[in-house]
Amino acid sequence: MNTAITELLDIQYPIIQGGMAWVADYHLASAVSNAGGLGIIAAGGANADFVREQIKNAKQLCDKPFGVNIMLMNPEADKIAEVIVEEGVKVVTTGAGNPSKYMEMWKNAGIKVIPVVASVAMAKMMERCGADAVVAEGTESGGHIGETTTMSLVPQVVDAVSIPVIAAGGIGDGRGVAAAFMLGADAVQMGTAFLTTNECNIHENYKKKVIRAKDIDTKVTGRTTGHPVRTLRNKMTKEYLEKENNGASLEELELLTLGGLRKAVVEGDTENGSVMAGQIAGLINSSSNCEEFVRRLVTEMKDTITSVEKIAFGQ
Ligand code: TUI
Repeated sequence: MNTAITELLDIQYPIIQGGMAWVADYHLASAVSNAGGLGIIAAGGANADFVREQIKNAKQLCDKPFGVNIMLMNPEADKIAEVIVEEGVKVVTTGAGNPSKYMEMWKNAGIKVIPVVASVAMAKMMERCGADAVVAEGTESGGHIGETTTMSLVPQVVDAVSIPVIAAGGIGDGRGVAAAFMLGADAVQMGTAFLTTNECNIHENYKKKVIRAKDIDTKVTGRTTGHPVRTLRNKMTKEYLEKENNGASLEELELLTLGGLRKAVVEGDTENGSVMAGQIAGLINSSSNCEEFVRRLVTEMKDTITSVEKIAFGQ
């Protein structure tokens, strides 16, 4: 396939795996890249040495481009930004903040920089700072989110910037990929749908919870604290939302989510942990390997577009 993003990143399919903290390690990233998409290693809250090891391991497993995602609230973000340059990573994505201060260093190193944004204003700012593309991430996504839905955000970002746009949030199958193209995107980024792939090394309990989830099973905690996070509903979200509604202090609320993602991903504690997933979790009902999954997405996307053509043009 050929889009502005497959050209920019030198990949076969315009399908990018989201940089999910604690989840997206070198196994998953290299499997997605080997399948012809773009795999991404998530730095999440990890330290710079850990990220360097992950990058080195990915290079052993795959000779195609892969990316690294920096979560900008990470206290070691400065060091990780440098590790990415030192290790010759080809693509960097950023989340949960403004990456402007690293832009010059990354551009000088020839790295493709793709900030994740949740608003038109942020997309325009990133274009002005020299971003090569943006991921426009709708509020359907798992984890740290913005306010606007993918359906509304993507076409508005597409109209506001001249760089390629990658759609994210609520995409789980080939119909979603086709829809993203209809909105003017040049690629998709998917997170939740990769959680249940065989190469995703998270606890089985996490995978089971995603597979069992229905459309209405996500909750957003932290709307009042300024850090809204979407997770699958469980004991933690119930307690958190009760406390949040009753005006609990920031400290009290933070205690409930402290280390919560690790608890869910590593220990499999899906009741007390933060089981981050997007609203599309309800559509994810099976597991497969990344290669089969990417191939399925492309086939479904083509079939969808053929059906829509019949509606539009008759026959
Ligand atoms: O970053 C994400 N999603 C994430 S990060 C994450 S790790 C985490 N763990 C525990 C608690 C909280 C986070 C889990 N999921 N998505 C990309 C994204 N970025 N969505 C929204 C934004 C964003 C928000 C504000 C980007 C920029 C921004 O502007 C900040 C500024 O400084 O103007």
